[in-house]
Amino acid sequence: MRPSRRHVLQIGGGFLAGLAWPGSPFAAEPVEIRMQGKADGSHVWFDPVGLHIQPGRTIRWINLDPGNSHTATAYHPKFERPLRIPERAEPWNSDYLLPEESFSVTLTVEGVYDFYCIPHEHAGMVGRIIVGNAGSPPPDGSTAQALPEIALQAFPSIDEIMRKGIVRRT
Ligand SMILES: [Cu+2]
Repeated sequence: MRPSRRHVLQIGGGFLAGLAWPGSPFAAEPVEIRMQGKADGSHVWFDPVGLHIQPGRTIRWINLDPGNSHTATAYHPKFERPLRIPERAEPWNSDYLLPEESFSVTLTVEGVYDFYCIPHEHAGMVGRIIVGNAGSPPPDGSTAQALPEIALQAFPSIDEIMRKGIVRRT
């Protein structure tokens, strides 16, 4: 008997299946965020760029861009950037990931987390994760440490993330 199409899709879309059905066996799997880039380096991005997860879920960034190193770094004064994660949350910095390398963080504090890639923040390589309830949105950083406009434009809105659960960028 051939496996049903539904079965195949569930295996192929592991992390999506886990998101859609929290009680499924995939629920404990890390949620993957891919670091992507065009071969000529003209465009780099996180995919998905926006995610809604439940507290306690693990996020795993993996560099699938053969031509570049990337980081996944929380917006936090520890890294001399504005605070754009919940105050009680631990900041993280993956450091430079070579192609095929990955880095994981488990997020337990509810709220909005904005993160960026150190060498590509100025190319708009940023992302947003909402854990549980969004609470108050991150400040817009209208200070001397303000984010580059291209980065601010790249964040999906909290509304869009809460509505879709996952916001893709290709
Ligand atoms: Cu990057």
